[in-house]
This record gives sequence, structure tokens and C-alpha cells, in this order.
Amino acid sequence: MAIRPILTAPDPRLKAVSTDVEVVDSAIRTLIEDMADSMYAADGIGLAAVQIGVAKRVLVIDLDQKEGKKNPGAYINPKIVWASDELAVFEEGCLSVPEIWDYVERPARIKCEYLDSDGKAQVLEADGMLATCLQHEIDHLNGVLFIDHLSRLKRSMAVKKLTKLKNPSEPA
Ligand code: K2U
Ligand code: ZN
Repeated sequence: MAIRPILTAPDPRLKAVSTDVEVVDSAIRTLIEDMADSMYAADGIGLAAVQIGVAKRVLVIDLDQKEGKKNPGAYINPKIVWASDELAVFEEGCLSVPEIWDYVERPARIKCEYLDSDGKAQVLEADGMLATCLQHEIDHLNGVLFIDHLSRLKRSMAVKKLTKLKNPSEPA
């Protein structure tokens, strides 16, 4: 059980391209536990390992948290092998991009291959919020934040706000 600090943008570590997990061992399972603890502590519904400074291709997601019924899904080396032409728009936020919310368009349905926390190969067909969240988290593994999908103007305004949040005493 360890709640670890979540990196916030701007931070070059969030731009890292995370590397594959070679062996799903107890160290990876401890990382998954720490990620879940950190996600729940921040009231998030998803978290990528890079957000706690570990550039390995690991995600946790828990869309339907009910008090006491925490059941995080762990996705190791996730890979989108199919995506629909149909698109869906959701308002997104991010634990690493505080106080910014905006609409992002992504494929509405995806097929994702991954390893579970036992190292077993799994295939998942997702739509709705799960599809959006998986794509958002896999973006993190490639060093991409949801604001990178916004217009140039909106992204620059977001970066300016995030920089001010991080360095309040610095002149605008
Ligand atoms: O990457 C993250 O920080 C996890 C996201 C998951 C998510 C992103 C986009 C669309 C759906 C889910 C956050 O949990 S979003 C919710 C949030 C954001 C900021 C603060 C608290 C909760
Ligand atoms: Zn995020």
C-alpha cells in the first residue's frame, strides 16, 4: 500500500515513451497496487504508470468505484489492435493536467490486447467511457496528454494555465 505523488504538467517526464514490461513479476504487481492506491487517493478513474514517474507500459482503470468495492483493472503492455471509424466525443480531464477539462474526439469502439496482472494474454472490446479512458491512458504511455489533441490555441492556453499553477510567483 503506497500512495505515490502524481506528476503534473508541464513536466518532461510525462513526455516519455514508456517501455514494455518484460516479465510480469511481484515488482509489477506491487507497482499496480501503488498505482491503484494513488488513483483512488486522487479520485481518479484511471492512471498510467508514467504519471507516478515509472515509464513502464502499465495502466489501471476503475470506472465503477463503489465504496469498499474497489476493483481496479490492470492493463500491461496494452495495444489497440482495432479502432472503429465511428468517433465519440467525451469531456476529458487528467490527474496530471489539473483544473483543465475539454472535449476530445476518439474512436468510439476499440479492441485492445494486453497482459493481465498474472501475465496472461487478454483481449478486450471496449466502447463508451472505457474505450475513451483506455485511449487516454495509452496516450500517456506514448508521452501524449489529452491537451495535445486540442487546437493550437486551446493547448497553448492550457500550458500557460498549468505553468502558472505550478509557478504562481513567477511573472505571467
Ligand atoms: O489519466 C488520468 O489522469 C486519469 C483520468 C481518466 C480519464 C480521462 C479521460 C476520460 C476519462 C477518464 C482521470 O481519472 S479523469 C477524472 C479526474 C480528472 C482530474 C481529477 C480527478 C478526476
Ligand atoms: Zn491523464
